Amino acid sequence: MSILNILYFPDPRLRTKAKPVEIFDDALRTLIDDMLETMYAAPGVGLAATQVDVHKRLLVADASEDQDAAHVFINPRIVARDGVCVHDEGCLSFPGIYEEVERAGQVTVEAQDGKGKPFTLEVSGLLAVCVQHEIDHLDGKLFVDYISELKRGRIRKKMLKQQRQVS
Ligand code: GNR
Ligand code: NI
Repeated sequence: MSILNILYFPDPRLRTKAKPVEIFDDALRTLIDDMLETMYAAPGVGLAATQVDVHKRLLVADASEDQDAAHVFINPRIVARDGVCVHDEGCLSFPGIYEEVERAGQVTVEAQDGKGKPFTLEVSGLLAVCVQHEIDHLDGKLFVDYISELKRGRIRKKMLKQQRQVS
């Protein structure tokens, strides 16, 4: 297994729209394992393939306290939404940045597992927030797109400064 490199905002590759996964082979399962390892090491509650510069529609998530409830969603689609919830969100592509975002409180997701088998899962709480955040990544959308342009500009500046200091 290996830890993958995470792209940081404002890297333009984070704006790529991911394409459906069509082939469920060992290479896909290796990618899933590497994404899980990368998410746990970060640590994060979710990771979209877009963030590791793979532009395919898959994400991993684990919103459990003990990091023992891994979820893998391939070609995920939200088929129902219910309620609203405002959560302070972070993103592995924006270290140190947190902003409140309003999303659905509960969502029903249709997806495929690592072998291509379809399943439907109803999620709520942090896992629901996370799944919506990750599916946005697959569409090239970022949590800062929900806040004002002024704030987004400030975050962009802060991120660029941070990246100049480390590289
Ligand atoms: O680790 C993460 N935590 C988090 C907290 C609140 C709302 C969303 C998230 S997702 C984030 C990991 C990440 O960047 N996934 O794309
Ligand atoms: Ni994110």
